[in-house]
Amino acid sequence: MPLSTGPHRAGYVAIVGQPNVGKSTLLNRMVGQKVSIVSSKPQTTRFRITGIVTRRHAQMVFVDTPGHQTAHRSALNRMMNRAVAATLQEVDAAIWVVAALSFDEGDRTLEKLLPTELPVILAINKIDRVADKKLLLPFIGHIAERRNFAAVVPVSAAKGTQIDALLDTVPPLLPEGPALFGEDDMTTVSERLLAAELLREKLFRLLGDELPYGTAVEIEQFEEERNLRRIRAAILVAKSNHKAMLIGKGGAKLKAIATAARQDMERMFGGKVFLETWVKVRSGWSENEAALKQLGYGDYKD
Ligand SMILES: Nc1nc2c(ncn2[C@@H]2O[C@H](COP(=O)(O)OP(=O)(O)OP(=O)(O)O)[C@@H](O)[C@H]2O)c(=O)[nH]1
Ligand SMILES: [Mg+2]
Repeated sequence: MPLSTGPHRAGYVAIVGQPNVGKSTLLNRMVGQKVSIVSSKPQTTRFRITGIVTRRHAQMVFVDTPGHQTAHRSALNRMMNRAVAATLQEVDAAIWVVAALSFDEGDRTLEKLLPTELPVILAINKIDRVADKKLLLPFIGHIAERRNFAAVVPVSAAKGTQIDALLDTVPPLLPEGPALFGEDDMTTVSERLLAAELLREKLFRLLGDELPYGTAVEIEQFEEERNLRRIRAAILVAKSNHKAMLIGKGGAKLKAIATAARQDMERMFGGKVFLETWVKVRSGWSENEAALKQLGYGDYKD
């Protein structure tokens, strides 16, 4: 029976995979708007970010997860890995993202976290990078043998190739039921967290390889007055020399970061934003579970 005449379905779908395979880019493509931040560096996603796709007969709530990793065994990484495992226990299905022509030990480690009974769609991403397409088929065939996948779809999240084909495979895996959110809702994430994430994205973008590993963003104030949002954000760094690097000569770097973040926030929130940023040295936060909780880590419930 074609799905368009079937019952309404709704549910949660985790997006999992190694760091940097393009999970967040894929989520944004499916939603049609940036809800999850993206960078060329691994370990960009740190929180559970959702993106909602509403169709006439189905509502799909995608849950972006941090890339699962084995490097940097900090408390932050342990918490992020736990988040991946916990999310997989809560969802109705998963999209496992693997980068085309690259399948290694990290993928095998992640594969072990996939519950046996969970319907899993295999998405082979970054196919735009593969010049010789003949190589794709044996690569896909090799992974497809490993499990009884609900579907296998080669995609390019960056170029937007085969996104609808991927989305079409999702509804049959979801339980019957009414929509869980409004039809115009794009995410369940609070504006406060989105603001922090957009600022973090600009840190990645404008600092590039200079971005110190232990950098985080804390929203200290978020007030809404009519269509104006007043936001004060602290950028946490581990060492004082990081602080100087981030602020830049005459404050130029921080100013550029804050301006880019504010413009993105205004676009996302559809209103004016007054953004104040400052840099604070707080060493060891990524090793301290209490500090992590305060920053919102480990809180994976909506
Ligand atoms: N060529 C190409 N690059 C892609 C594609 N999808 C994502 N990328 C790039 O891959 C890099 C990582 O993308 P993200 O979406 O941040 O990856 P992620 O899996 O969410 O990474 P983490 O959150 O760190 O685990 C970025 O530079 C993207 O632009 C794709 O289809 N093709
Ligand atoms: Mg990500």
